[in-house]
Amino acid sequence: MKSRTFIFPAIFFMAASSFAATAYINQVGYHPSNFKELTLFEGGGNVEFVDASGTTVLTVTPSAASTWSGSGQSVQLVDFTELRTPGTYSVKVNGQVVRNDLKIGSDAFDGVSKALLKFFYFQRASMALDETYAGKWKRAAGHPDMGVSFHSSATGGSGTVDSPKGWYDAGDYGKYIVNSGISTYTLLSLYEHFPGYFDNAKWNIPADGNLPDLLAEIKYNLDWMLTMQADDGSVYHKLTTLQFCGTIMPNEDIDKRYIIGKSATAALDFAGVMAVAARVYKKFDATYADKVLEAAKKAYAWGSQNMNTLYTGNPRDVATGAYEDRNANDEKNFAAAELLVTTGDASYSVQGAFTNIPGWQDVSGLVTYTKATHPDVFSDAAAAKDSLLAAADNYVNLASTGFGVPMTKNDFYWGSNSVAANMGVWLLHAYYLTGDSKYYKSAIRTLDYLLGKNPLDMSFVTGFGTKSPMHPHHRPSQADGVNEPVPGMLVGGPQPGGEDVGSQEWECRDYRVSGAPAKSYLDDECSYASNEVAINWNSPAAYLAGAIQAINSGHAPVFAAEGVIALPRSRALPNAVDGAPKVRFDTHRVFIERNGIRYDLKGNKLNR
Ligand code: 9MR
Ligand code: 9MR
Repeated sequence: MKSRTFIFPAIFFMAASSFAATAYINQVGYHPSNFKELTLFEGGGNVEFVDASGTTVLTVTPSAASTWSGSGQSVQLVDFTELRTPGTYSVKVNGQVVRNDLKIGSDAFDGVSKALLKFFYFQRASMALDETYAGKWKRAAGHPDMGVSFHSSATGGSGTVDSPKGWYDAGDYGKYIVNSGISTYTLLSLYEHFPGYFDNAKWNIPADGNLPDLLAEIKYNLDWMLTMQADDGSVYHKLTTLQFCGTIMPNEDIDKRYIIGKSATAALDFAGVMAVAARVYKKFDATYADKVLEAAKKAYAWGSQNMNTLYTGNPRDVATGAYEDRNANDEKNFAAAELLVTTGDASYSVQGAFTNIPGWQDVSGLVTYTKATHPDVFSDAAAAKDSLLAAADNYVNLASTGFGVPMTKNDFYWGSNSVAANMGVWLLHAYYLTGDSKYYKSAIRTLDYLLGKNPLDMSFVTGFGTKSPMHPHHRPSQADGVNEPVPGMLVGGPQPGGEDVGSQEWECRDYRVSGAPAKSYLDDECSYASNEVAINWNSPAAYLAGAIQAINSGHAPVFAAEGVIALPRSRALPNAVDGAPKVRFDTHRVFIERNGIRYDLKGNKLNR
């Protein structure tokens, strides 16, 4: 009996000390001139920022607490934008150090933005990854994909076809046109928006002629996509084995691969991507640009006449990814919009402006981007801009309370991290179109979320941050004998679906015990539903980090050339606007050229 009186105070003391506040931060770092925020759980009182010499350089009173539906936590936001001096800081709450890894630096996003892009090199099929480029993740070539047979579902296919190159989709070794579509588009748009930055940005990958690294990488996948088109313009759905292979390296996976299925969604996604590629590659390789434009037109013609040829599920003998879809209208709209921009041919008709966050199955939001940023092409560009801004305003409001992120609990489904990244991309478009920093601020918050400001207190990008995934569902990382996973991979992220939970030996224990969608995650190789990687998840993250890196380096996107954007760096941007107007001469006149369009000196468009 007596001892209890002693036990109670002891328990109380331990409990009190374990209730130290948690400060969730962007673990990779903050750029000196950007908005800076951390999220505080179980805080109380002011937050102090302490520099390396032990001096408190900033004290902040946190915002009022509010509950976030993603994790159910009641949290406060702490705005420390005023802290601008590069360095590593500690964070103190109630006089107690809760973090010592807060970094501010002008190169904050240089490494991570390039690693997110280099991931695509690590995903290359059909070639060896040499140590010069891949370091300890070097590996032998796998999947030559020469003389590939057609599965019976690939209608019209006979004999074999050579279909080498391209990127592996994810943790598996399949190549899927639908998912290649949105992934390749997203990377192409990053280049198209910031050519001045990406013409010079390099991340140690093999050279392809005089192409900038970003376009060399994208071309590796375009070359494969082109092989998936039949003579009539139709496009096959995917190239995979019949079943997923085990945990082996690419060169060990020697199961027979097939061209499987044919679909309108594949053809129209293909058409949209090739139409953008025709614009982007023109200045480097006009022959290639012509070739991809012809491919785009043929695919569109076939797809729009075969809207009911859909891939709604796998044939009975096939178990690889389905990328199934019962509706090709959004894909058609996407292809039409890009073909219209590239060709100016008004017979490509484009409907509406939808605000669904883009994903492999629903690309309608990509049309909204294209319309809103091309007022010279679309008569309803202003309406598209209004829709885009209305959705962005909603994200800004959501990100101003709770955890300081635009997502709510309903955004946590398979690949939730790509939902976050695509919201960030959406917010950046709103920023480009208005120059209003509230959009930029929330885009930054979304990147912060991916890099550590989340209830799991981890960066979701391998190799970056104090704590990051060590066991992604990614066959090369699992089978290569190297401790660290391939760097620069964004894992799918928390979500409560539990599709990988079960008692088979490859399945996971139930990791959803907290009941919170934003915490339903397991850093284990078994977890393909929360810890796989994929090209359509890395690409919006690469866009988000890459665009922010370009903006922080003094570049504005091409279509914001009217000087709308106040770059975070407080200096004028005379030469910094990508695609800025240039004065040109030809034999008989002086004119201004911007993005290939010519104007007279009064700003009137000239006909060529
Ligand atoms: O590795 C596969 C991954 O890419 C897919 O997203 C996932 C769901 O389709 O399936 C994984 O493969 C598993 C298969 O479905 C069942 N056997 C074990 C495989 C590896 O976990
Ligand atoms: O990203 C896809 C997700 O939306 C689906 O719910 C899931 C199950 O069909 O498949 C995901 O895509 C996987 C694909 O089917 C095969 N390669 C790995 C992809 C990422 O897990």
